[in-house]
Amino acid sequence: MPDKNQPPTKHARLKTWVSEMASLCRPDRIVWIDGSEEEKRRLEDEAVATGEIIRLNQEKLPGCLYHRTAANDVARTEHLTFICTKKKEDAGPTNNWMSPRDAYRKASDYFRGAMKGRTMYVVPFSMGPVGSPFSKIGVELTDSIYVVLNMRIMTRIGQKVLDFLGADGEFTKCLHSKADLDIGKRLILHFPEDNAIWSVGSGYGGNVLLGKKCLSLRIASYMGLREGWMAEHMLIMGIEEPNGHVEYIAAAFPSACGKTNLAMLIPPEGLKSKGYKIWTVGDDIAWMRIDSDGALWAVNPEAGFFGVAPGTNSKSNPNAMATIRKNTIFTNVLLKKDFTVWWEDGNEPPPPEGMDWRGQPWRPGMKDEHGKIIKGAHPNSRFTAPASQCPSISFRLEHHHGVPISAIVFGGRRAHLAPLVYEAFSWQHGVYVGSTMASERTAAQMGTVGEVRRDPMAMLPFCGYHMGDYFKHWLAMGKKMEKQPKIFHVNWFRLDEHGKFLWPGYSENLRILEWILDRCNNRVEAVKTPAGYVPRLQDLDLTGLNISRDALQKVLEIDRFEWLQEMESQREFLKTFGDRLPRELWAEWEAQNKRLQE
Ligand code: GTP
Ligand code: SPV
Ligand code: MN
Repeated sequence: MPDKNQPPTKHARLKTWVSEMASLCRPDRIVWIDGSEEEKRRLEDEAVATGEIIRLNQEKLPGCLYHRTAANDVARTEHLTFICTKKKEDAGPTNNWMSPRDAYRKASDYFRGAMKGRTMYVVPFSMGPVGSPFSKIGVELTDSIYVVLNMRIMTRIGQKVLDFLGADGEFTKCLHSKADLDIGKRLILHFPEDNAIWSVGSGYGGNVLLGKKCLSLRIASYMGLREGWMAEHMLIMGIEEPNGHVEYIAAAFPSACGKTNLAMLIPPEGLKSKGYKIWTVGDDIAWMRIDSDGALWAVNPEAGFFGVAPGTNSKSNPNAMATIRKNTIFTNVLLKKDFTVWWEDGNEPPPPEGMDWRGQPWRPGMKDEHGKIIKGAHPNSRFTAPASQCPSISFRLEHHHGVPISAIVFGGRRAHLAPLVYEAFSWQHGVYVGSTMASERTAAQMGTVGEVRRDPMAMLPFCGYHMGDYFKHWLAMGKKMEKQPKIFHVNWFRLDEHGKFLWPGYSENLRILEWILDRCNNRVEAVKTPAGYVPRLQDLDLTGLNISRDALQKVLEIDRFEWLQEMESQREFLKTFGDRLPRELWAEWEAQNKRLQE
């Protein structure tokens, strides 16, 4: 039996750091997480005993748990998220910045003694398969069992990671404490130059599962810039044709704009006879590199899905519904009397009663003091589920090499302007399209839902350095590739004059992916517009689809007048990057503006 009081590692730097952080946070005890089933059971029992976690109905939802976060802690807090580089300009105009000295000092005040009476868990984790040349290792110190149990699903954790790390391997130092969950003392700090992350005062997913957005996007994007690869907010999926040939695409949509849904797509009724099979490689994060064949290859560094619950049902996403039947953690959904869960736009009609995401008794139709309907589940309530449980999971998830990418798809949630799909003229034009992308804000971050904001490559909240340099990196990566993926832009969310979606979306989106792959393989011509190539109607397979020709034309339309206004707004945005904006992007803007005026 290994001695439970001795750190199970020979890594001197790691041990020193753990004891330093312990003297700051003052936990009653330190527990090194080994990743075993027995340990999982023990942690669950402990969290159930304190009320941190509720065990769900084990007959109906085997292995499933329930958790509520504080009412002001249900989404990422971008205004409390900082990039702490020595020089302010290295964080760029899109990030909040704090100097490392000020950040460590300020956060130390919040961390000091924050773990008194609690246990500090040491969670060694690997983003990507343990031992893969493209994986990165982190160690998260946390006082939350909920975090440990989530990290256990979302990443590969435990002794095998420490063993691989050896005596002096590199790792990202991740420190987290719930402290007293005071939003006034909440900070999510990234120190790319120190390979460190400090998060305090929150218990919500994206703020505290430090392997996810903090490491795999903000810190990893910075590593990628230095090491010549890319960390992106993208799903990865494979589309298998009946002859067995699989092509992979990567798609960047902002938070709560449809990545999980697209990644798990099941072909629609109308296309069933074509025999496509969809493989899910990832639903949120892609690490991409150029391999020896000169092509772009992608891996998903995660091992689970942290997906939006509301709207998930057997019609919109049957694969997700199958994935979350067991061993899943539900956060901030409605708890039913029989200890199962419910959310808006799920499979079932509302139950007659339950406990809502705030922990209050709930009945359907209940209104708040302003007369607004009270939701049972928070709009950003989530499920955490192992990727291995997804019926469409690709075996390539566990393969270090990943998958070759044929197309990159950008997308946003826009009621107007952006057509259903268009193709960029070149890699450089595609980078411009990504850099000027915009989307309506969703409930995934605190702020005003619905407001349109620029969100370059869906990375606005996740790029760990100057966004101008990030655009340069995209351009440089394109130049290094022998075979560049084609770049597209999609918008499933365009509305008609009555505020209804023009496009049915979800499984029907395969019809658009089909066109995208046809374009990648030079199988069809397209219509050239000032913004890019759009499909000829005859090239879209609309078999069995209930959409009027009028709606189809509207959803594909590029309105010159609207686009010229858009160009002005893009110009203002691009100006904010000053002389760190690559010339090439200005050139693309000028050319597009000219095309629109012709
Ligand atoms: P994050 O996990 O926050 O990064 O989000 P995501 O990009 O994975 O978004 P997700 O797939 O969870 O979808 C978010 C919301 O968009 C859900 O409410 C979906 O029902 C809705 N949605 C997804 N795809 C479509 C679509 O094609 N059309 C429409 N109208 N809604 C969609
Ligand atoms: C997102 O907001 O883009 C998410 C959820 O994927 S979180 O992990 O909270 O960032
Ligand atoms: Mn996301």
